[in-house]
Amino acid sequence: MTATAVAHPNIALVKYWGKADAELALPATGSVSMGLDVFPTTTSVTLLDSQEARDGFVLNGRAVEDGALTRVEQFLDLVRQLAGSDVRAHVDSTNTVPTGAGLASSASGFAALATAAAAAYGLDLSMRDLSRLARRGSGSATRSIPGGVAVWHAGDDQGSFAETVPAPPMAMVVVTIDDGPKAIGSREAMRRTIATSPFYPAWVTSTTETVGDMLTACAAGDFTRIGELTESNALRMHATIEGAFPPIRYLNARSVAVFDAVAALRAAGTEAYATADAGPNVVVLVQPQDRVVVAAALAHLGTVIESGTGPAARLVGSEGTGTHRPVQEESAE
Ligand code: 2P0
Repeated sequence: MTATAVAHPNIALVKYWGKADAELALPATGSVSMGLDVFPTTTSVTLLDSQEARDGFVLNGRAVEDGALTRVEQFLDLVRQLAGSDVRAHVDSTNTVPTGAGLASSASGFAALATAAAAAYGLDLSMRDLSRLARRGSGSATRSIPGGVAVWHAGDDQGSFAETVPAPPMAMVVVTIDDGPKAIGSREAMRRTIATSPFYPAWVTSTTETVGDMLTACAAGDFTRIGELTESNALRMHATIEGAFPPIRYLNARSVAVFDAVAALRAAGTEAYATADAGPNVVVLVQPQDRVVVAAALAHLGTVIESGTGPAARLVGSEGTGTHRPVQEESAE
């Protein structure tokens, strides 16, 4: 039995930074994201016939045997628990996101793995339950299940899932400054921020408020307000992280130059708003009609890639012995 799924990354407009419960992967606050239609991850999960002792994991054509394999095995253990199975699996994943560059490779990765693994093990999960499952792999993956503009609710295990919300048409320009692995992973950086940044309690209070404001702005189709909240929330997250001890700083001089260029575009009359995740790369939120001109204006600052709003994670193939399931086609609309 093999099931194959495709998922896309998402970029948070209101960030997730900090867990309330690490075991259940419950976030300290809600968050809101826009799914991208670039950088898809395609993942196949094949159930193994024999009683293999371990799962197998091939990423971009190379066998993985370190902590990344353990993380995949632990995730598959959850799926096996839900399915009442003890059969091991082989996972083959092709990731087109620059891995570890702060561009949410774990979001598309675990969203695709959750979708493929659930199908391979014969689970028939709703989109809500699939996003709850993806959450256990990586927090941001929760939001890559529904696609479009999505809110990931804070809450308990049942209540913490992501769903698409109404929003105006939007696009993004990804400005890649550095596609190497980041100095410190977001998981460790979140822990250090919570343990040592004096700004963390204010981050939780203000972000909870911003999620509500963002959903109101999205429902009203108020792009200006969405953009202002997006840029503000990103800078608040980075300020909170920089307040950790020892400090963590993800933005470099070239990242700041993109924020400056975006402010200059706004001053000249083009609406654009910058955000950045756990790395130096900057993502610029624009209206669809401005994506070409903004990409051109920022091209001297890094490698630019335009993206529209992406689709939900979807199953693209399911074959072999066991439960035969039709290919499921879903979209963000
Ligand atoms: C986000 N990030 O909302 C935030 C903004 C990075 C900066 O979610 O520990 O890899 O697996 O739950 O999902 C990156 O964190 O962390 C992230 P885990 P994840 O997109």
